[in-house]
Amino acid sequence: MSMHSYTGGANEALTAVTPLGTRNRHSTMRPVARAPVQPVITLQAVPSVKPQAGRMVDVFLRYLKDEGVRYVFAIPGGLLHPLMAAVEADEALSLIMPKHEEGAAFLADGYSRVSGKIAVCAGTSGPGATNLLTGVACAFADGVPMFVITGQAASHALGKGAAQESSREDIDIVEMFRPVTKYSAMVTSAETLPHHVRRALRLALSGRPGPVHLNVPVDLWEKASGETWFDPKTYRPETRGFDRQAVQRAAEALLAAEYPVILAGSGVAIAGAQDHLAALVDLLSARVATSPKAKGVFPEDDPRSLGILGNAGHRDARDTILGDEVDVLFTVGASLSETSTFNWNPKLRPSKTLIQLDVDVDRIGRNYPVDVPLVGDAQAILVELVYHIHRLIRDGAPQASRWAERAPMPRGHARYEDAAARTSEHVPVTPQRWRVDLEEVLPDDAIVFSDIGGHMLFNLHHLCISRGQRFFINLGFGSMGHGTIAPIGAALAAPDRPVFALVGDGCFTMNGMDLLTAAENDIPVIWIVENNNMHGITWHCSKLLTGGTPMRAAVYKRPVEIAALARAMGIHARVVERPGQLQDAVREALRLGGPAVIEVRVDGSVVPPLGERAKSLAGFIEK
Ligand SMILES: Cc1ncc(C[n+]2csc(CCOP(=O)(O)OP(=O)(O)O)c2C)c(N)n1
Ligand SMILES: [Mg+2]
Repeated sequence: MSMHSYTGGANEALTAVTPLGTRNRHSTMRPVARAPVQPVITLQAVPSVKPQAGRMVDVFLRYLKDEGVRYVFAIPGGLLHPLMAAVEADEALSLIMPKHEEGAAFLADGYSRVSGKIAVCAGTSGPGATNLLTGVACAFADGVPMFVITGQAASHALGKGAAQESSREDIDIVEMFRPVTKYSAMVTSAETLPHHVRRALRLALSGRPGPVHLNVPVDLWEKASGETWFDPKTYRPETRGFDRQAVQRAAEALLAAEYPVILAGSGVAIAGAQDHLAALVDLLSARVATSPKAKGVFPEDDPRSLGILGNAGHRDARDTILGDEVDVLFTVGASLSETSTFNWNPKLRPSKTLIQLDVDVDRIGRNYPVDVPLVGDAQAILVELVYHIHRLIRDGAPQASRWAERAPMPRGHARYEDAAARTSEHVPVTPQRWRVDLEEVLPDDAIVFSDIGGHMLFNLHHLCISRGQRFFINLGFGSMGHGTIAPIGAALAAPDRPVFALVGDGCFTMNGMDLLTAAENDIPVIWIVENNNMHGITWHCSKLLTGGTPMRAAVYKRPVEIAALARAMGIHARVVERPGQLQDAVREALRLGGPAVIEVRVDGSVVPPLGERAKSLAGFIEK
């Protein structure tokens, strides 16, 4: 019998107890273990289970609730009706209906990114399902666990051309979701639904997390079930393995490094390993950069922070990591993609040892030859690594880091490119200046989302994310609109924390109708919408690529009044045009406590920090 196999109603099951300090998906701040405890096998009681007669839909909802689900984000429709009616009737669940199914997926994604739990979205057959796709792709690209349900014609009608049928014989929804999920299947009989659900949950929440999709014929939900197998421990593993000898080699190389640097990727956040990373940095006196997507997983105000490496990144990170000094580079959950490596610059390799940690073996050694590969969960491996380094120090090994001999890195405006624009009194305000103003009033526990565009480059480069704050961006797939709507889901997941969305006017107009969802449910997100009256990134990039001719279509033919749109949706709104005005607007929004929009009218001629991206685009075009 495997460690996690079902006991078939017996009272005892073999259950693995994971090492102290490894991931507990139900808390966001996890303890840092001082010494690891080996995995041990114990006998634990599993509550005896009695067969319960019920409908399949009740069985399904019980699985979700046992995984901590409290919200279902969906637009109901005929072929989803039994599921939606059951959700609405269930007091433990809330059905949140957005204005567009893409919004449903974005809401679920934001909820999941912040809570670390699986979130649920659903769309009815046909267009309801296809509208979900982009949002699901964003979750897939960034490793966000999500349960996606789509409706389907009744099983007896499949293949006959039923209304909105989306089966193999028609527009095949299951196939469409396959490349953007870890599992996509049509449930073909009521008896097999629980099997599919367990498999979907196991895959969504193991290894690199991600979305899963089930397509369910409408008649199956009401069928009777005697299902008894529910306990998550019995159908999905929580153990995380790693190669201890490889970890020991990494520990030795890191402690012996004179100029150790850590490049932290978004895998750190997915694994909830921020505190463990901080413990390692303390032990090694290392310097730390993050990938753009992982902005803030190590506090950017820390004296050891190099800032961001790659697109819109910081000079300290680039000069240090591409310089000659670094002898040991440790990448943690960073995909080493084009955007974070300056088009895979070979100088990223350190002089002695490249240590690469990733949960996905396919990422190891993909773009750079690796000296010490570490495959597994970032939190589990960092716990083990910290333990080995402690042991080496206890046994007398010296810590070789020489960073302390160097002058401290600049902080304040000197750290950034185009520093003069950060203090500019120009009207309308520069994109850099309002972000400096925002830092003054951004709460210590703020959750910040960015959308995609030129404003994203300003957010990445010019906003400092400090200890306690968090930053999210869907850079994997890079869909506009995600950073506008996902924060609503985030605010539901973290009702006690202020949530900000720093977005562009283009993103806002693409998905902004779903601010109505925040207005209806009084969900307190503060949107700061940078209005430059255009798709700024397209305008600036096209100008650079053509040597001076911007794409005219990127500029709006009529200005969009963002604040007026927000007010029409019943949302408090203000306009900011001058330096120094934003602080009051933010304080007011925080005081009011509901959803709020602050439209910042900026000088659109200010070029965002897009140098590296434009260079690599130009490189591809030349090729
Ligand atoms: C769904 C989608 N369509 C197109 C793009 C390509 N794209 C990236 S940013 C952008 C324009 C963003 O405009 P805005 O939100 O106003 O940001 P700005 O560049 O002006 O700051 C476009 C078209 C995308 N990333 N996602
Ligand atoms: Mg714009």
